[in-house]
Amino acid sequence: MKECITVSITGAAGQIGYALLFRIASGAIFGPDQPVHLRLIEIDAAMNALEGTVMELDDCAFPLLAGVTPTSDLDEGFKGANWSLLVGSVPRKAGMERKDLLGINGKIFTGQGEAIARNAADDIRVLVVGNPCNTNCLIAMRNADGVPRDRFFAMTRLDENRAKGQLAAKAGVHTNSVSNMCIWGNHSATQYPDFVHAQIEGSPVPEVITDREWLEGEFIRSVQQRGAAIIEARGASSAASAANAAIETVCTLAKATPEGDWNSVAICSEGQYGIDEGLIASMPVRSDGAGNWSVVEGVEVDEFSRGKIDESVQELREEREAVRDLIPS
Ligand code: NAX
Repeated sequence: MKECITVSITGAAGQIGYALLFRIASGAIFGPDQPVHLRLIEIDAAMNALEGTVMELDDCAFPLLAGVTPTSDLDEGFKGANWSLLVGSVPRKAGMERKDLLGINGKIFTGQGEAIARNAADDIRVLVVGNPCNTNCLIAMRNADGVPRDRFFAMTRLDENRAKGQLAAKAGVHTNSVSNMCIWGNHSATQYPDFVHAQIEGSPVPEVITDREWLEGEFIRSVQQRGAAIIEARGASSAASAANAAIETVCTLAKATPEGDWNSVAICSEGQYGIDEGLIASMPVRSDGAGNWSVVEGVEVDEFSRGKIDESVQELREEREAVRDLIPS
């Protein structure tokens, strides 16, 4: 058995939390020889519900679960954290745009960023799921004084998986056949699922799916609007698929990416692909399996893709402007 690691999860009593905790405790992220201590952070009003979830965790008698600390205190919640999954925030309701959430949720991430800086382990990594996740991640990162910027990630893996699903269905293949699927920009209705560089069984998608009108229109829209479609159908936002994407994001960052492939995650831009330095934007990312990741270089961005990426980056700029007062200069 390896030495125990600490994973802090906010919004642990929420629906994504419920789909996430049991998989982490069973070893789905960190492997069958990695004990974990879960620090579960909730607001006071949800502490009763969280107690119930902790009772269920106890009742699973997971061999890898070394301990559980439910708390509404941020310092206690992030103490010694090696990974923090920031899920807690107010979810989008029917008819609500992500921009409406900026003001409501942004404030949560200043205090969490500060508490991470004060309490987390030196190797802390942070994945932001709570929406609007790119800008919440920016706020947390900028308030976490002393924590390197390359430790912060916002989740676009669910969008990647959704895009793979749509392409696979259209081509009549299994999703396993789809690779190199990059989501560019914001986890929002402006995101650009890049079908130009995606591959099906090693061939460029536009050579396999020759219906360009579908690719440029319905495909992009269906990925951009998938979250809203699920809310419409379920009456609640995606939960199990979001928890699964969070697990896959962490696994992907920890393991070596297969040769030639890449995955999507939003990271702090250093100006790659004309994306403003300092914005949290989704790009194609590879990992070396030793804890290091890098943005894939040299992806040729054609005119159509450029327009789409620019549109999403513009939205990220506007979001940053809207939360300017939450970002220390
Ligand atoms: P729920 O409302 O079920 O759960 C949210 C939980 O967060 C609640 O238990 C609430 O008490 C808690 N919470 C609120 N403020 C908190 C704070 N300051 N500190 C700690 N906990 C706090 O929402 P759920 O469906 O679990 O969704 C969580 C977040 O994920 C939402 O913001 C949602 O929009 C976002 N999503 C992000 C996705 C992505 O791909 N990045 C996809 C799925 C999901 O929509």
